[in-house]
Amino acid sequence: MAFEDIIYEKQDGIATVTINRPQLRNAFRGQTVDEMVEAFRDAWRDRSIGVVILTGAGDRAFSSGGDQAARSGGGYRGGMNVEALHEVIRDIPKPVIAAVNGYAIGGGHVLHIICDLSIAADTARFGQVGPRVGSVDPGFGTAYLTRLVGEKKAREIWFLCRQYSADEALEMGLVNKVVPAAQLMDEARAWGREILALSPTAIRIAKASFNAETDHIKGIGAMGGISLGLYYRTEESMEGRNAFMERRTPDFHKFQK
Ligand code: S0N
Repeated sequence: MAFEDIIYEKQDGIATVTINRPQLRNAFRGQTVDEMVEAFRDAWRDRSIGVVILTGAGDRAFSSGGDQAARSGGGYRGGMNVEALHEVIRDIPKPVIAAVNGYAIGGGHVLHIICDLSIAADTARFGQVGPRVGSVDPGFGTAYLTRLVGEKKAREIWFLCRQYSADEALEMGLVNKVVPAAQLMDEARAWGREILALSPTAIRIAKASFNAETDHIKGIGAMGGISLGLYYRTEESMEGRNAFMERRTPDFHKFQK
């Protein structure tokens, strides 16, 4: 498998998927998403693999979400199947650990939310930006986030678009553990090895059972994805995207209904 936007490695039962666009804070485009889906499917098929770690290249970002330069009035160039990525991370019958090595923002934040476990570097920063850049996650990034942090906090995260430190993320139940940045990958691998020592079938059943409780969110995610495609075509949505690219504050006043 030759990948351009990700690095995919397998060692001692653990597969590691690294988003490799550090110059753009590991923002993902359609190709990045397709490559991640392919890597996760390979890890799913490979019987020697029991755990997957998802991380970002460099020390600045886990992922800053959808690549705004690849987005125009018609949505993301060439399409971007984020739903398929969310689905494979949830459905792969092996635990997925997010090693959050910096900014986890927007669609990048949603990726760690969906992972089974999140370990954060003490330098990591968390947050949603959709309402600022003309986007929103209508599925797991909103509804499932609520399961992690509760209704009030989830609404705060989306309605105010603030950033949160790793310690704040730990306090609100967004992550499992915070470690010094230099120890992040060692810690994630240590958690992976601990899981590998356990019964894979019991883990597989447990993951399916955990998922069953929230699988219905897939349906609203699919419906919402259609609305999102229409929203992306609006002047209101493009105001958010353009403001980010032009490094200015967006002006949404005229869109208030
Ligand atoms: C991450 C932030 C906070 C980092 O700030 P910092 O350190 O000050 O760096 P910058 O100078 O801002 O960035 C460095 C360079 O990287 C570029 N860049 C950063 N992020 C992106 C990005 N997302 N897209 C494109 N380029 C990016 C900067 O432009 C800069 O480049 P140079 O050096 O050339 O100037 C900060 O960067 C930040 O806030 N980034 C933007 C975050 C953002 O807007 N994310 C997108 C949010 N939306 C989504 O993720 C879409 C969700 C989605 O895809 C989806 C989800 C569910 C269902 C469906 C969908 C769907 O859309 O299909």
